[in-house]
Amino acid sequence: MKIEVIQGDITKIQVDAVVNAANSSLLGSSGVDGAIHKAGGKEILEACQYIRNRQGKCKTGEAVITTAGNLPAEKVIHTVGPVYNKGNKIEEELLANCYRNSLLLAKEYNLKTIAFPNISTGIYRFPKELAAEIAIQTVKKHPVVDKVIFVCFDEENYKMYLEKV
Ligand code: AR6
Repeated sequence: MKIEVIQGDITKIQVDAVVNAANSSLLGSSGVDGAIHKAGGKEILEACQYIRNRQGKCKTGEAVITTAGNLPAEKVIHTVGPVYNKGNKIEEELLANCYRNSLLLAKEYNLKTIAFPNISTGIYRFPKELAAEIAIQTVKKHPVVDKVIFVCFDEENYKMYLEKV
């Protein structure tokens, strides 16, 4: 499994699956979630609403899959990162679950290339360094796709990932 680190906008990346840092409502909001829904169009939102009607909210650490609408990717995997609060082990485990469950879903759908944003490090306030360690370690433990791309939006994350990968 190849691991790449790039700096950029995940809505522009051509991969089999783009991962979205969603919230449990699955109905889109701001941050990378807003960007994916805006660029991908209403097909993604409709698919999320369909899942909502079927299973209810998506729990923290879990993942669901939809069309990628107008994005260059084939699918979007929506996962819900933890809000960083007390800095306890459970939050770390939940973040690891996001990466693991997204990869397992990609495998289930026979998707070979996957792009991750830096889940939980924006509005959900997870410390960037700890989040990067969890992301990289978890991905390395689950070599179930051909290529993983960490798409860092900001320079700080980008440099950190380059050092750690
Ligand atoms: N491409 C790649 N990364 C991006 C992009 C982009 N276009 N835009 C932002 N980022 P955040 P969270 C980075 O806040 O912390 C939403 O409202 C950003 O710089 O998007 O998991 C959801 O609906 C940061 O490094 O997600 C939830 O309510 C990373 O993506 C909540 O935010 C994650 O930042 C989830 O919070």
